[in-house]
Amino acid sequence: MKLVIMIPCLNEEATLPLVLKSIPKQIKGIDKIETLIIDDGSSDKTRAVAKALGVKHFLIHTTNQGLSRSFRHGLNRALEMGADIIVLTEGDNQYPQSKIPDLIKPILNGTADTVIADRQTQTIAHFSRRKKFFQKLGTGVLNLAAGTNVPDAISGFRAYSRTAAMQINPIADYSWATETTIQAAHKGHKIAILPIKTNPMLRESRQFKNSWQHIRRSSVTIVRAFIMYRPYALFFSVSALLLVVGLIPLINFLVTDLTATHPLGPHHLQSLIIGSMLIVGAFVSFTLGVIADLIRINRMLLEDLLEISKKQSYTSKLARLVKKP
Ligand SMILES: Nc1nc2c(ncn2[C@@H]2O[C@H](COP(=O)(O)OP(=O)(O)O)[C@@H](O)[C@H]2O)c(=O)[nH]1
Ligand SMILES: [Mg+2]
Repeated sequence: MKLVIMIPCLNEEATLPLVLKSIPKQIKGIDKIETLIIDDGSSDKTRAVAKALGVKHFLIHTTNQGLSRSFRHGLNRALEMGADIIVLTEGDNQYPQSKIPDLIKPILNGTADTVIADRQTQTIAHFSRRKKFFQKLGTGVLNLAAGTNVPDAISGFRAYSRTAAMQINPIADYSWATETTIQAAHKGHKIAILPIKTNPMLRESRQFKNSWQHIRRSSVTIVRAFIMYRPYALFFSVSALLLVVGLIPLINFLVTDLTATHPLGPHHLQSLIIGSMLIVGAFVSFTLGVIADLIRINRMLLEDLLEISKKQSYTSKLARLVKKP
């Protein structure tokens, strides 16, 4: 069993040594532990510091590409390296690496495909009340959209089985955590939760400069996920709403028209126009739902093909690596 611990880093020379030193050297049930540093265009000595502490695997972005892409590229590299389990942690020593054995236990036992650490954010002293509120709100909306019960939707301390890592295909440039949680839920992955206590803060989060930016990005991800995974739920609901609202003025027109005693009496033409427009809108929304659902089915087939091709490609790359003296 091979465990790859991937750490995306953007200028983490100060805190990375603490992270690397706290990674357990041995874990029961694991034969090999390897660390993969994803250097996301650091301009400091992140790489040199990691090398000096024995890290052998690096994925280098020559320019800063953001955490979502770093995560996506890192996941693929870890699979290429032959990881059976992949752990994600951060370079700012926010998470307790000593808990990695507990984090991967459900995967080793075969009881989960993904494990997400729960920071128990409501108890973190340095989180403001506003931050706690938005964290709770965001997590609530995500759970509603994904049908999950994850207490900390944006936790960056996670473990994935090889199969789970092959099946998630993050595409967004932001909100990888929200996106991959939704994908895991839709793929039917079993998600386990590990409550943890984070380490004392060494620096502010650089990812979320303000709550509004975070909300905007997460909302886009959640709406997009709805359109991707449950388009009929969205478009058919809009269609049904427009249909009902449109029928009211239309019936009003028909009733007044049929009951008019004089041909030049009131006909409520406005009701006819508004009702017709709303019903056309309902039809358009219904049609979009059908098309989006067909695209969803196609994407599911493509994702199955992608998984097969990833399996083949990673297995042959691994075989070549093993053959090398
Ligand atoms: N902020 C930021 N972090 C990055 C980027 N690329 C990689 N990272 C790494 O992603 C992890 C999370 O960033 P951090 O600022 O701690 O944000 P947090 O997730 O809110 O704690 C750290 O290990 C960073 O070094 C990037 O473009 N921006
Ligand atoms: Mg952090």
